[in-house]
Amino acid sequence: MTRIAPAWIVVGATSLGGCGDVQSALAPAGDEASRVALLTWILFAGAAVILLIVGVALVLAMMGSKRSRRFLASRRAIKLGGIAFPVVTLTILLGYGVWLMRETIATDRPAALRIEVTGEQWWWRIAYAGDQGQPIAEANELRIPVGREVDVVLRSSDVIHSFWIPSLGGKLDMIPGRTNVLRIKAERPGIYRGQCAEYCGGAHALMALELVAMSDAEFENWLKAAKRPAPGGTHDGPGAALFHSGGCGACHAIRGTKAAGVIGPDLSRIGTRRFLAAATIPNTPENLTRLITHGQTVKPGNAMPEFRIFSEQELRSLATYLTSLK
Ligand code: HEC
Ligand SMILES: [Cu+2]
Repeated sequence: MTRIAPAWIVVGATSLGGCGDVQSALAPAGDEASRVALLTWILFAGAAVILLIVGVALVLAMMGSKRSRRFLASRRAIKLGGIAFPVVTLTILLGYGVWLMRETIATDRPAALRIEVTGEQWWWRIAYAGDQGQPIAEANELRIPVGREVDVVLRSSDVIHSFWIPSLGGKLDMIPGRTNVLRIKAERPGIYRGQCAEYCGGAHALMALELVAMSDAEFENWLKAAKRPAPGGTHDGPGAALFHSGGCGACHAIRGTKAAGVIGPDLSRIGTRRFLAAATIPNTPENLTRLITHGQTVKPGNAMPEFRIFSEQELRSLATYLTSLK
């Protein structure tokens, strides 16, 4: 009996582990992603057929009859199989691909909802438009209504990043000094995971994000809450005092308080988010504490210094305050 090498089990398990549908181009939940998935399957099937033909030609070249071997070695076979076939196939595929993806980058017909997403090392700055067009800051979690077209306005404030939510569409680069617009539409409610798709330095692999697609009514409620001048929360407790005296406000903003820093993610509604540090760890009071004291272990290289100045009790108050911000 042959034994399966442990290495193969690891390879098999990790590649199958990628088959979940929270972050998969093969589990489309929007028009554009469906077109990408269709193109993927066509290319996969085409490549399989070509591989089969090449395999048969290889076997014939090695063990075939004299006649078939002579044909395969002829100039005619090389011109046909080596030049004509690839040129024709690739030209057809290119034309089909361009035609299929024609609507991907539509900027001449702006969508009613525009959300600005700016790449930062290593998190996502997000801004919705307020009633007077003023930016409503959020971070690391995108919320959109189902069935409505949304323009995601992509920029970068440092290096090149790339915005990619495989279930909703292709990826689009975020380039310093440039504005790229990606049109997305979620066909069904759900939570879709995305990932920075362009290497952007140390913590690139931990620069993920979540997109929550909600019903129209739920989204409108969420946006209304986001637009309030100050978030709900216990702003007069010990946690709030520690937040301000600890210097957190130098980098973070909480609307309606004196904390107005813009270096790190806006924390006005951190209590509503599912994850911390760009979808790196679930948002729980324990993880909030861990991020404050051991952030460089949680997300090595990230731009927030570790704070070991608080007692256990103080950390609990801080976490309680942050969790209350909704
Ligand atoms: C020098 C600037 C700086 C200071 C000071 C700072 N932070 Fe941060 N903080 C950051 C940056 C940058 C990030 C984003 C890290 C990442 O994900 O790459 C962050 C992330 C966070 C997050 C996660 C936000 C999210 O959207 O996931 C929390 C919570 C947080 N900080 C709390 C605090 C608290 C509490 C303090 C004070 C004890 C503090 N920070 C002080 C820069 C700072
Ligand atoms: Cu990146």
